Amino acid sequence: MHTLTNTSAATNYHLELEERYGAHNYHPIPVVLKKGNGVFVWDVDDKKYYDFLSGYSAVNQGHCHPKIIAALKAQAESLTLTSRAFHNNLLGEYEKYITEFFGYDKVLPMNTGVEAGETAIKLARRWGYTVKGIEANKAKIVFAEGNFWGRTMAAISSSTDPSSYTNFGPFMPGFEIVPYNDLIALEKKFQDKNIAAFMFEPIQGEAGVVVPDEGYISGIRKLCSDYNVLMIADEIQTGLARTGKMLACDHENARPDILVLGKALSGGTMPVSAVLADDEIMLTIKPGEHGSTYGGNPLACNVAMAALQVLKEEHMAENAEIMGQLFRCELKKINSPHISVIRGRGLLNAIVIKHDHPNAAWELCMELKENGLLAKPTHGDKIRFAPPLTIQKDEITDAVGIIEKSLRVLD
Ligand code: PXG
Repeated sequence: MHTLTNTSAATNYHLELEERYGAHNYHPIPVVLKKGNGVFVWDVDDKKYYDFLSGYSAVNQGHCHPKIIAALKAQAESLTLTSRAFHNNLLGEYEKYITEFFGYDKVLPMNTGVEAGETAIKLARRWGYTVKGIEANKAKIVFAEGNFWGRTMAAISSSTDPSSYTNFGPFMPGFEIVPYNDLIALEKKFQDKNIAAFMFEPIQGEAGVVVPDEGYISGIRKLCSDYNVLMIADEIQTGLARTGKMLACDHENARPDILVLGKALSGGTMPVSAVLADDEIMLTIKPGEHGSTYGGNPLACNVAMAALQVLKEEHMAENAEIMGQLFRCELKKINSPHISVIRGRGLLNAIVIKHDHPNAAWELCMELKENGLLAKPTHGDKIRFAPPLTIQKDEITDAVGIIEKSLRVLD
């Protein structure tokens, strides 16, 4: 049961409904939100909060960005779905827009992030057999320890987190694990001729915003080229301006062979994901061999073009870079004995809590909520701070003030 202390009747009403009628596959912070605008959200009692999670980076552009909502509304009134049995008048426009935006030959549109990950793996296996010449059913995909890319059977088959995979076996074969941020181990793995691809996050989000050493991403690029292995960058959480560049791989000028995007591709309005690659890879999949009912629907296409346009027009990557530096700098100034690590890039940040009490990070998030800032712990002692990329200087200062004040609960 949820702890219902300190929650209003309106909040309790919604918590109890979810508890009674919903599957118990999440353990949220007990706040019930009903409205969002920019960096702020409001609960059912009209209390206002800073959103320092941004829907796990789906709301990079800020809640209900007017241009994205306008694109959504306008398209919703004319055509929302045709399926891919027929063409629609926005798919080609969108495909041109996004491939030119990121510099790839082709895009394959999907919906959720995990479907895009699945698509990338299917493409890599297909390429492995038909281009690289791997013997039938021998292809292997390498993943990094601590990876997170969703909840499907394939995604949990590559997971090293027991809470993701325990009692869900049997698992997908042909997946191998290397330590994250370890190019030597990766090169050792690549000796195997059956490796088709290495799929990784440029910064590991769910693992607790684990930032690799400088040179890791460009090192991956070099090893993948040297060993004829596809570099698959899962930029679902790090991409789309979150880390201070349009893509996190841009920090090291590394161009992945397969780029996987999701989350903020719709600015938090609907599930829109995409896989980008050049023809040699993308054209290995033929008609009828992959797809999805909603993939490439005109509503998603219109929303995604607006979502990308807004990121660029409003210089959100640049703002994320500047505000991220300010945020980490201000956090360091607090000099709290309860924070052992402050890390991140752009506006994808995390702190590690140092405390005797195992629930300290959760207690801090509850206190942050009381004081008007929403964040959620991950892996027990880590708290991610990832506000919308539209956040301004005075708001950063204000938010750090809330964090400083809230940390006193741990004294
Ligand atoms: N790749 C990365 C790097 C992610 O962070 C996914 C893929 C999967 O995206 P979808 O849209 O299929 O969830 C993610 C997802 C959750 C949850 O509730 C998911 C994420 C972060 C936090 C919670 O499953 N990231």
